[in-house]
Amino acid sequence: MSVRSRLGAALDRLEPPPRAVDWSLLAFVSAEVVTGLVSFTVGVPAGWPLFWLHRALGLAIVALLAWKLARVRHRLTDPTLWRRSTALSVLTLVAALGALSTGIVWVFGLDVRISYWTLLSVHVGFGLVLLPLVVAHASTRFRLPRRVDFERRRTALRYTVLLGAGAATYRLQQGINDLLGTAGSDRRFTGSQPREGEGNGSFPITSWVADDPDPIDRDDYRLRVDGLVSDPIELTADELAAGHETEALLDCTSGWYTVQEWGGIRVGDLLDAAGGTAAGDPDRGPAYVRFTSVTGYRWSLPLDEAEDALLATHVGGDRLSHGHGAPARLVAPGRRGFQWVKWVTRVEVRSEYDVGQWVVTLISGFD
Ligand SMILES: Nc1nc2c(c(=O)[nH]1)N[C@H]1C(S)=C(S)[C@@H](COP(=O)(O)O)O[C@H]1N2
Ligand SMILES: [Mo]
Repeated sequence: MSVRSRLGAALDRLEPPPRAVDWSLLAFVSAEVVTGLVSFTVGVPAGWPLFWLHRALGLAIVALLAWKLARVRHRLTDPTLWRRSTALSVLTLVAALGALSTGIVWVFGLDVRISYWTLLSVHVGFGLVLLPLVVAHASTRFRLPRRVDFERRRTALRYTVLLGAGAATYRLQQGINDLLGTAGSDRRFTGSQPREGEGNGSFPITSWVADDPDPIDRDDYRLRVDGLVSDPIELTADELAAGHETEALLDCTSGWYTVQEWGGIRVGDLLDAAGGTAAGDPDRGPAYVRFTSVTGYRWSLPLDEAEDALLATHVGGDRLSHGHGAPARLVAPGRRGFQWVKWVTRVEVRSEYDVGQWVVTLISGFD
């Protein structure tokens, strides 16, 4: 047998039965949405396996989709076979190709900006549209899987090879990107690309959806420190600039990161200035610190972590610009950028976790 036919035979053996391909596509797309969304909350290197899983699953979907298309192609190309559900199938295919191509192009360091959307944001958009489409498509087309479709040993082997090949392909791409020195070569484990330089002008202003307040007048600005503290206080902008410096990495989920020297006040010192945390109820003591923006945008950190975070007034030695959150913004090392609340006007010690923050960050700024 020639090398080519041998490879062909190996590929044939790898191909799962049709129903298994269909159901795997549904499962893999669901897993992509979950790993993709959860990865947005991961900012520390220990979380790397999640990003690798996302990449391996994505490349496995390429193989599954190729098998599927080879099988159903005639249903698209032969007009006598068109049904009402064909439109849905085509739409699903378009979303799948959109998600895969933006993901792959992004990995190679290309970034086409569509207003303030990066290619990565477009990828996320395709992914979020794709899932309901696949579910709808499955309900018109898919047949219930049978046990023979997932015969145990072969199935385990197939999927191990598929995911392994996906991860290996990603690794190979890293080598190619390094060789070519493309923008894809110095990405972080999160996939984010660097923005070099110091200070306000050196990294993008990124606000989530509609969060875009008017500049805050320094003379009118007050920061409230309250909740479970002994002596709630209000500080002016000048009182905040308390010379603590820290180098920290801001990694935005739209795909860039920057390392900056941030100056401001340690949150632990801020809480001390308010008399320290107060006991509260015996079993509902201080546990979280919530940072709220003038826009309502907010995020909470566990108390221990919050104490070491910074309420920054400066970046790269300069006063923060309005776009970057003046007079004060949260600097939360190890957290993704969306948690670094800008234009902070209230720091509140609380006993409860704030579930509402997940919704508020998406809709704040809409009137
Ligand atoms: N109030 C408020 N804070 C915010 C945001 C926002 O939209 N509103 N965007 C967040 C996001 S998504 C990121 S990545 C960082 C970006 O900070 P920068 O604009 O200074 O680069 O701010 C975060 N803080
Ligand atoms: Mo972000």
